[in-house]
Amino acid sequence: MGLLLAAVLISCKTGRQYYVKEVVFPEGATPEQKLEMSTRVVPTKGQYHWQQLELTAFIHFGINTFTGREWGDGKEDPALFNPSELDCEQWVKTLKEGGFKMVIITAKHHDGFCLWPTKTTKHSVASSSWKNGEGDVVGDLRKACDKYGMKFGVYLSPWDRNAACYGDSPVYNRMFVAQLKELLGNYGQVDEVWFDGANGEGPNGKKQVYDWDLFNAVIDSLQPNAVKAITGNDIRWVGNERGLGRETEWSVTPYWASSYKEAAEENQRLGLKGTAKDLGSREKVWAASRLFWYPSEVDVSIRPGWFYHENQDTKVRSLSNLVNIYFQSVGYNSVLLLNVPPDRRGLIHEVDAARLKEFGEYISTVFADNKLPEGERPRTLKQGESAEYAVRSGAKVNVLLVGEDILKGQRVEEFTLEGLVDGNWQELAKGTTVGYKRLFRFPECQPEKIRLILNESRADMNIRIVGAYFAPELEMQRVVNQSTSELKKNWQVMAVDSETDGHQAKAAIDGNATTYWKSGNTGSKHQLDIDLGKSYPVAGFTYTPAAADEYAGTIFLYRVYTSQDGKNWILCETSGEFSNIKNNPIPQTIYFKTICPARYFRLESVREIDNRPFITVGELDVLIK
Ligand code: FUL
Repeated sequence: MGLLLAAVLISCKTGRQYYVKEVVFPEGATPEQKLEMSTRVVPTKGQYHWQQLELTAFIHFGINTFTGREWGDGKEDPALFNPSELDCEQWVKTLKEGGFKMVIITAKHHDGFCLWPTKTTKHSVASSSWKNGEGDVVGDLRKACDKYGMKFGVYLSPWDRNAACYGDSPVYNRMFVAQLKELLGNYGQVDEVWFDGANGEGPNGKKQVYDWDLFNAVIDSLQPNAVKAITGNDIRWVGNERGLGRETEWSVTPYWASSYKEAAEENQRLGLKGTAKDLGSREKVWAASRLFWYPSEVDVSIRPGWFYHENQDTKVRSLSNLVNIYFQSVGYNSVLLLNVPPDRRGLIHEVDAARLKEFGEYISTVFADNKLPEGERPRTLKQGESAEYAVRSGAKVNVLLVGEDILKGQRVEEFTLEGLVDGNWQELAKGTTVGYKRLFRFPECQPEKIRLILNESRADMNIRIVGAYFAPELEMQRVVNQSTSELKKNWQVMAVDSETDGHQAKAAIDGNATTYWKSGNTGSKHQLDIDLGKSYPVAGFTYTPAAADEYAGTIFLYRVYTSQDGKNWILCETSGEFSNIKNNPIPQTIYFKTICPARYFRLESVREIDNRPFITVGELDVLIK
């Protein structure tokens, strides 16, 4: 069999061959051979270390912090960047208290503003008012990470809305390489390099062809231990920004990272995309020509937006929400990447800091105490076999953990966890994949023993750990009363171009975001005109996308108008873009530069997120001062 392998490792003990990060199937490999080989794909050292971190943090900080936007357009004045009390040590200490092991900073977001004094552009901290242009946020963070023993990563946006050469592919690629070299060559060890996949330029926008092979070679030469995330081929985006992993999560997958030239064609052939539910079933393995160790990372923000906005100080996730996210990310064989955006002072806000402290204490307390004295002894199970563990006498449990030794591959397809309660075996949890870590919660009980039954596995299961814990119940998040405001009762839809499937336009202003307006398919633009009943000082509006049908119909580019008489309409000055709405479909609040007195309000769609011919509106709120 003429095997083409990226790297093969032979275990001294067993003589077994492992395929590090990737395996290419030999011509004519049978489904059985493919499946067997899939069980021997293992992570690189860098991927393994990364997986063990479990909790990593994002810092979104930059020009958007000072403009209130989520995606800057690159035209911002760098002088706007002026944090009054920037303190990277406060960030690192706060994150450490929360249990986080790495921090990744947006060294450059899509607006092109660089947080370090780069030689590649004037659009950086060097042209800002902060420290008279003498500051270096990346350098400060690096020092703070060294001081507190925190790993350090960089987010460098390939999409750059400021660089004049963006779209002139070879020229911009050279600039990007120069930026990478500065970041990876001058700031000590970098553990993760994060390349976002976002590119919101329209059909007439500039098309940049990135030289990923070159970028990867630069990273590998300067930071051989760093993992490359998202567009990079070491760490895979989980597919949403809601903090939700997959219950069935294969780190071994035929899904190609988009930095491979073959990615688009191969993924299409295999019917795979990053948001798909199934990225690793037997069927997918059988159809594949190669497999990758490409584990999932769950990125989500502690607030609705990725950047700090003062009006979100009351919307910081609750402890129970963060704990749910933990169970649905780390507990679903993923690493959590939680974003905590510093405010305009350059500090992690008190509310976020307090929440992180609670979270860190909760998680470390729960998992400090494994009630299975033998739970961390490695064991091997064959399909159909089971393993029993004694529970410390009298211990109450409501959380179970199972982990495979992924240095020997990921193999489990179905298993059951049972507890011996009052002399009877009861099912406590049932799962599909395990991988590095799988967690379950269930009503508390006091079992004498826990039994792991291996129902279905691609090869012998190498148990790394089985754990039983007790997690104190948390108060449910208070449900915010979303009843229709008194004012809204007087609003009326004036004119609407069309309605479909019974989703009438009036549902867009009924105070209920689960009902929605769906326009017809005609025309490229759609608009919704509202009569507010009388003239008000209008300060802005909120557009809430409709969650139905995976947010189909969500508006990406828009215009809004106001009018006093319903005939003469004035275009309001806005960015015209619901930035990042496709990945993060949260309500979008837009404030106008000046208050507009108006009785009538018009929202016009210019482009739907995927260029669909219709739009949907979950809810539209006009903000009155
Ligand atoms: C997205 C970006 O467009 C957001 O602004 C944010 O940086 C997030 C982590 O990735 O795709």
